[in-house]
Amino acid sequence: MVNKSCTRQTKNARSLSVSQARPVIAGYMKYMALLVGLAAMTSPCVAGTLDLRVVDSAGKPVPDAVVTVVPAVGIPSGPISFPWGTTMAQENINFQPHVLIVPVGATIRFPNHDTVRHHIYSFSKPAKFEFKLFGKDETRSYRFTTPGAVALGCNIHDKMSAFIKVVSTPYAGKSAANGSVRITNLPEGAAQVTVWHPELRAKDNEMVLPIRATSGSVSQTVTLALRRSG
Ligand SMILES: [Cu+2]
Repeated sequence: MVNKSCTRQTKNARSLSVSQARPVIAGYMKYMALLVGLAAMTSPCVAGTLDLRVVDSAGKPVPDAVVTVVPAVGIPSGPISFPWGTTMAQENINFQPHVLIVPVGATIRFPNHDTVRHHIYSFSKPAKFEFKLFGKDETRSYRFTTPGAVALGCNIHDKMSAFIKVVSTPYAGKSAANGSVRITNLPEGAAQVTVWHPELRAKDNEMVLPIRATSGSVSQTVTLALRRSG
């Protein structure tokens, strides 16, 4: 659905940039700029929902693909929080969840629910750290201050693997077991949509999707070339 107040704002913004060079009406334009600014604060231009279905080259659903949207109008000020929380647990000699999206600056808890000890580490650039052996019902925590992907491992259990995707936008989500991911409340207009997956055949396992704008409902299937075979 198109939000009419958004359309008006866009027109005002255009006329502003054309006329600002004329000093005679500079004062008036400043006043208009203030009005436009106020309008932008009071009507957030919420318009878009992005529905993606992520599949591999064989058409199979791909879970744990992280989709992030950065609208051209910017992101709302204030802290970012996600409904899925900020905990990366160890359960049944594995990490839970396998992929966790966290806002930049968040402190993530790593509780050990297993009866065995774990020794968790990351060699990834955005966050290099290790938690030396810690046992049942013990928790460690770490604050993630740099956006990017962080691969987790355990020195004791080679099979343990998980990823923390540190993002600086509130418009983020990961694909479910059926490959679907929905991002809501997107501002209308141009936007950059990226997808990340630990096995994506691309630089930094990330690529920009050919979706240039969000307006109303955008529904699309995204095919990822993954490193794993089949
Ligand atoms: Cu372990």
